[in-house]
Amino acid sequence: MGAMKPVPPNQQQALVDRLMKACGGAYTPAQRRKYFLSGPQWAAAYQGQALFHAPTRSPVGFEEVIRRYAEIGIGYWSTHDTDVIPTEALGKDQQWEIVARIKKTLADHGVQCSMVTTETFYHAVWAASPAAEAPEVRAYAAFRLANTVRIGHELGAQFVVYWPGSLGYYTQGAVEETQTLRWYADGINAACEADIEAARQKGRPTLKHCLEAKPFEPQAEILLPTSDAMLAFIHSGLLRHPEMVGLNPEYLHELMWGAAPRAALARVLLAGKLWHFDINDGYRLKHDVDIGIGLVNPLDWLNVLVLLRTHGYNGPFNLDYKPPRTTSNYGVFAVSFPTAVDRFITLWEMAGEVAADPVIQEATEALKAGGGATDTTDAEAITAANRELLTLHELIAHRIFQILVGAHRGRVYSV
Ligand code: 3MF
Ligand code: MG
Ligand code: MG
Repeated sequence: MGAMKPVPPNQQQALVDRLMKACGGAYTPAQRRKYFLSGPQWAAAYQGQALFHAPTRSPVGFEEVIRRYAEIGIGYWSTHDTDVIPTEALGKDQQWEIVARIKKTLADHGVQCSMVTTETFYHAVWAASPAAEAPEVRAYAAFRLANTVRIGHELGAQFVVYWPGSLGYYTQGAVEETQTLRWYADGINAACEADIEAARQKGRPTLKHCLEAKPFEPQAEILLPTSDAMLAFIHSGLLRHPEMVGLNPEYLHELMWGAAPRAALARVLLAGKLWHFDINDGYRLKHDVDIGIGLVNPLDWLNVLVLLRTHGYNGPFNLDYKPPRTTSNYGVFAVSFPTAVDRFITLWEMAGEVAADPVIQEATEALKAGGGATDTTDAEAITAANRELLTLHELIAHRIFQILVGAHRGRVYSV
């Protein structure tokens, strides 16, 4: 093929559409709707800006986001309070007018609101965190959390998420950690109590309150940096309703600090607190790059989904990633979201194949059966009895790779 001629701007969307078709393997909107996938308002509306980056896309309102999610087949929508309501309108009549418009847009397009979350990181009022020393900041945080809970009930949400964001500091010594965590617990307690009251008034079940940890950003030091820290916080005795509080782990947030995401999720599962899950991808020990699921670590993702499938996880998969800033407004809905959803579904299906694979099953059973050494005080005999069996660890890893690339179905490459 010779060098391609420049592609004029008015032909570029058609090119993207043609190459998307050529990719093939897309699921239908009806197939996509079978999964508990939620699209965040903020993910679609993200304009590509960052500390060192100007925006590359124009703003998008909730009407368009919800309409586009419906077309793609994303059945659920999630939002921060301030993604859709100006800060000055929070708790006022204007808020409820906007909420009524959201409700109508969701109903018109057959999309449900699954989750609402309070922005406690962006506005200048949170400079010293939502659990700041000044009591009026904490009273304002309590108002915001209770207000979000009421919005959630009005929109029919089942989940409310808290990423504490600025709960931490840049320089040590000014903030007393134990006091700050007590104050943070007061905020969660206020949210749970507002929920109990709102649920009673509306005749609805209470919401599931999910904490989300992130190890770095936006503070230099974070007081609850990991899901494990948050599990300990839930059981610290500071929460008045620990049974109402669980976790929303995020795949990349665990990877960022160097965890094995699958092991981090396993610990949350064992605690019975895996209620909500933010899905995306990225790199260890880097900032929060929020790449779409499966584009960096597909093998790790496959393993994560095997764990979740085999443990009956049935909560939402929240598409908390950021379409890259090289993607256009058109591309956000034509390429970014449908391909992210389809990679998730493909990996989920593969996870089912891994779980049912006869080779993996037999290898796993053999490992559990052991080599039959009878003297359990004899280390040498036990080692010898298991020596050949343990090669199956590597064989299982190879088999999972084969399933990832389709080699188990006969896919081969010529040399
Ligand atoms: C930041 C995040 C957040 C949280 C959101 C939900 C903007 O890295 O992941 O997304 O998920 O605030 O509460
Ligand atoms: Mg998140
Ligand atoms: Mg994140």
